Amino acid sequence: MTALLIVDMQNDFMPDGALGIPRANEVIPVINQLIDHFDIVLATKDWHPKNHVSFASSHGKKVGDKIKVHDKIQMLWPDHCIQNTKGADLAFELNSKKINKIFTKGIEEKVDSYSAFFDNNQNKATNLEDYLKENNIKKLYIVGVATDYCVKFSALDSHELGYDVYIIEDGCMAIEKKKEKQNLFGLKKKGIQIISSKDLFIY
Ligand code: VGL
Ligand code: ZN
Repeated sequence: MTALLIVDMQNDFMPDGALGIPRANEVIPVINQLIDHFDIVLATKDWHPKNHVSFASSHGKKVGDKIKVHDKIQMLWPDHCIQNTKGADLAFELNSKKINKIFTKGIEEKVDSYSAFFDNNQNKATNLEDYLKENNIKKLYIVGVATDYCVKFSALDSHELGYDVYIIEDGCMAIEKKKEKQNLFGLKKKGIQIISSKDLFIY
């Protein structure tokens, strides 16, 4: 089976959001078209408690500063995607009616999670892998934000877990646009396929 995985298409990552990514809204029409094309549609939500470890405000630091957490570098972000707030809702133009299941991540105060599968300490964090196994899904098409964070780490983990992984480039938007191509090239070298939505609609 094949599934579409929509990563973190939430209000706070849209251009006007708390961690707004310029032009992130422009991928919504692409994703809506893909939603109609797939039988199984899954989504993740970044879903942080207040005072989350990834928030600059939790440490009295500036956005963009880096700190060490459990011996790993943690980039500090503006407060975003706080559980049960409007900012954490899926972008309202997204056709979310057809989403079969939503997986939340980054739900614990003291550890961040870029990947849809594991938290940044590589402890199991979501039920996504179980769901994929139960539904015999072997092939994953990934879209969403941000290409250079949650899309990238979700793709890397799913590839490492043995899934056949495709990133649909025009369904994604990066925080650091300048490094987007380079990031995608790095993923391609690892065996993750980079495609365009048009590759799926050639008839
Ligand atoms: C993300 C930064 C912080 C993402 C989530 O969805 O890519 N980026 N939290
Ligand atoms: Zn986050």
